[in-house]
Amino acid sequence: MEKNSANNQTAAASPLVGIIMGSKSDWDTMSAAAETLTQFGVPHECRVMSAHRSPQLAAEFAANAESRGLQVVIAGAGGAAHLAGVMAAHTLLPVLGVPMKSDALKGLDSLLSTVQMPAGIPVGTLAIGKAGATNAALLAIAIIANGNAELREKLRRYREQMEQKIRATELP
Ligand code: RP5
Repeated sequence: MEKNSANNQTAAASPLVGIIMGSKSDWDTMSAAAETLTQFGVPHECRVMSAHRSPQLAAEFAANAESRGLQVVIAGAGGAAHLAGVMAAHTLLPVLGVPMKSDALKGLDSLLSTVQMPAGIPVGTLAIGKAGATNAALLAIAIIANGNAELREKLRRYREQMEQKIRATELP
């Protein structure tokens, strides 16, 4: 994974998943998606772009995502969170939206503005905050695993390990 701090981005050589976010302030949450993809060995890139502050950059990224080899886009944004919707408007790739936990409304604003897409342009919206970022990565993995037996096996093992932990849980 290479880091280019001048452009606020990190990228694997041939990323399959694009993790984008509206602001650097979203990274604390969205890094959970990146960590999960790293754990599964899925190449990805992480970039900052905004539906409102850099609309052309966002539109260009979405329009070129498929030809660049991406299979899934994960978009995190907060407040009037339109980034995932803008992505979905410009690409046929599956777009997974992660609503940030905002200061003003604790993420309810982000959730509603991400999830309430008009019929015809879907965004798969996950939970508010880090749980949503982790699950967006797991869902991206499940999508890619449809055509990747090795990744599917990793996902199966991940679930099995979670279950084993629960079964082994002892209360004081
Ligand atoms: C959104 O505005 C970003 O996704 C972020 O969650 C929110 C606040 O951004 P900053 O003011 O912290 O840059 O576009």
